[in-house]
Order: sequence, then structure tokens, then C-alpha cells
Amino acid sequence: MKITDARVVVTSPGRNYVTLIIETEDGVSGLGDATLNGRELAVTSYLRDHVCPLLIGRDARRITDTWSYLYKGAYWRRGPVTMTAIAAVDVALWDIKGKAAGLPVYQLLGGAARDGAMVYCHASGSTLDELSRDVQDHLDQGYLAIRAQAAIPGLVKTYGIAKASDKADGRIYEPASGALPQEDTWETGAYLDFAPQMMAHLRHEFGYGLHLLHDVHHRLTPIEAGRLGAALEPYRLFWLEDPTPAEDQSAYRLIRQHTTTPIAVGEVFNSIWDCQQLITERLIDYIRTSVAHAGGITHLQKIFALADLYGVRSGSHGPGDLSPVAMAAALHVDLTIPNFGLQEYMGHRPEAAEVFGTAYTFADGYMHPGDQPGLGVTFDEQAAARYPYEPRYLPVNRRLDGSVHDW
Ligand code: CS2
Ligand code: MG
Repeated sequence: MKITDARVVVTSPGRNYVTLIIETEDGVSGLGDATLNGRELAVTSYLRDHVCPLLIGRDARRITDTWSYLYKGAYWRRGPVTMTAIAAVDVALWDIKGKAAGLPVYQLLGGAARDGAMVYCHASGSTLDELSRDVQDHLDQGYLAIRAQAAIPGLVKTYGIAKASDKADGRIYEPASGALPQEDTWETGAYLDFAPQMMAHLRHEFGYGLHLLHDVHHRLTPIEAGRLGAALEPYRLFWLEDPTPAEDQSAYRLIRQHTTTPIAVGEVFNSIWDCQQLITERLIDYIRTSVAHAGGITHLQKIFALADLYGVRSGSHGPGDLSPVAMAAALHVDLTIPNFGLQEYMGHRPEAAEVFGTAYTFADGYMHPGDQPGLGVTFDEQAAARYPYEPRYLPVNRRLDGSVHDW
């Protein structure tokens, strides 16, 4: 089953998505998501200029061999651009294998280990009352797990607060837009005081019958994170995400010494080496690597298998800045692994549905990838052409003294 064509389409139905399309000699084609938010064209060039030409003539059935060929063959290993490009190829080849076999990808990965994957959504508010209304809206939609973020009093902007216009269609937070990054502000002291109040408020309003999560988005020092985790213990979070920038894996030893609040890390990781220490030293509870940024289905399975040995569960990243192709691929993996924890689901803007057709479903807090052969996602190239690429960046964060902080 020779590969006859591999091409990349950049489209912006509500936000930018980079899609790899691989075609084979017998007419079966596959889709991969190559979106790297704010750096989309780097992956596009990596694929177009350096990977697609190598794929022509290769046997589409040899997924592991192609993975190793691209990873080891580049000599320059890892990194978000390389690993997103390899992921797109890998996911497209799994899509092809499923379609050729007439089976949904999850059947090729060992079959369903559960009936559905529990997902969490995002709720936010510029006040605690607004946050409560958003939480209630999502409970009404059937969500069992909710990530809560609220504006920090005294700061002009806070991470994770959806615009009212985005909330209109449910669950979408769009971080940034425009030719230059927007600038946010940060003050650790105000945040550390406020975050426990926010969770106390939500437990008071909604009780303990829902799973609550919170994303710190890499902003604390290890000792600050330990203090926050301890302060949040009475509110029994499902997880506290990215308390410190996790390229310093050893920082988590200090956090662990101070709190039993479960920790989730890894959406910015791109390989098993980024989380090896976190997993083998049991420094985290959930690993958040995504199928789009951590080398595709083939590599994500390895990460989750390592995690399983150490009692760490999956918590795949599933933001609106990954395309429905990645969302579907994540759900196929979620359904099959023994140590599934929780899947993020932010959804996509309505325009995205003109470009991507999906077979996955949501009911009563759980998602299922559907039973179409392959991933169950279609891509309409004509519709994609109606939404040309728009330069967009993630925000930059500054402390009140003007210095750049982690966003
Ligand atoms: C966030 C993301 O979903 C999350 O947990 O951290 O929305 C993240 O900010 C974006 O994916 C960055 O592109
Ligand atoms: Mg996050």
C-alpha cells in the first residue's frame, strides 16, 4: 500500500489548524493534526519541505518503521515542531490502517477497555457568581468534571477567562488573536490568596458531587505550588494542573513533600523523556501529553504504558487549538488504555464543523470516538479554503513590575 501523495492544508475556521492528508495507491487516505498553536507555519514547513517528500513511495502499513525513520532519521531529536510533524504522520497512518481494515482505530489498539471516556470542560468567570453560572450551565449539559478559573481581583487580565461571546456556544476559551501577542498581567500573591477562595466558593455552591479541576498554567515556584496544593486540600480537586514550569522535573519532589492534592502535568511535553522522571519517581498523578504534540498514537501509547507501571493515569490535553482530528485520535487511545484518567474537551467553534466532519459523541459526561473505520473524521478541502490562515499568537505574561513571567 504505497503512499502516493502527502500534503498539508492550513485553514482557520475560527482558529488555525494544520492538517496533513496522506493518500495511498489504492485510494485510502488518512488525516493527521499538525497544529502547534502560534507556531503553525513552522510545522507546515517541516512537513512540506522535509517530511512529505520522504513519504512518497513508502508502505503506509509500516507505522512503527515510519515513526523511527522520521525520529531517528532526522538526527535532531524531539522538540515540539519535530514531534508535532511526526505525530501528524503517525495519526494519518493509523487512520489509513483503520480504514483499510474496516475498523475504528480503537479496535486496532486492543479494543475498548471502557464504554466511554469521561471528559472535562472549562468554566470561567470574571466574578465568582459568573463562574458559578458557567459551572451550572456545564452541569446542565451533562458534564461530570469541570475546570474552574476566575478573574483574580486587582489584575487587569487573568488566564483562562472566556469572553462572553465565546461562552455563547458553550465551552470555548480562545487565548489569543492578532498579529502581535496580547500582554497579560500576573501577581503571585493575589493569586495564592484568591485560588482557595474560588474553590471554597464552588464547593459551598455545588457540594462535592462533581469533579473540580484547576489550571495554574506554569506560574508558581515549587514552594508556592506546595503552599497552594496544601491550601486546596479541603476542596478535594480532581487535579491541580501545571503548578510550575515542568521542564524542571525535579521541582515536583518539593511540591510532593507539601501536598496530597493530585497533580497533572505535561501538555507542553513532546516525548517520553520529558516526563520520565515525573512518572518513575511518582511525582505526578496524571500525565497530560497530547496525541498531536507528543509523537502521535504510537508514542503516546508508550508514555501511557510507562505511566501505568507507576500508577499514573492519563489526562490528555484536548484544547480547541488542536483540531477535531487530534480530538478523535485522543478518544480512540482513551478508550483502550488500562490507566485512563480523564480527557479534556473544549470543543471547537461552529465554523470548524464546516471543515471537519466528526463521528465522536458526547453523552452524560462521557465521549466515544464512534465506530467509523479509521478515526472517523472527514476533511473538506473546499470549505478549508474559505478560511485562510491568520497569524495569531498566544499571550505574553508580565508581572506588575513589567518583567516577563510564564504565561
Ligand atoms: C490549557 C490550554 O487546556 C489547557 O489546559 O493549558 O488551553 C493551553 O493554554 C493552550 O492549549 C495553548 O495553546
Ligand atoms: Mg493546561
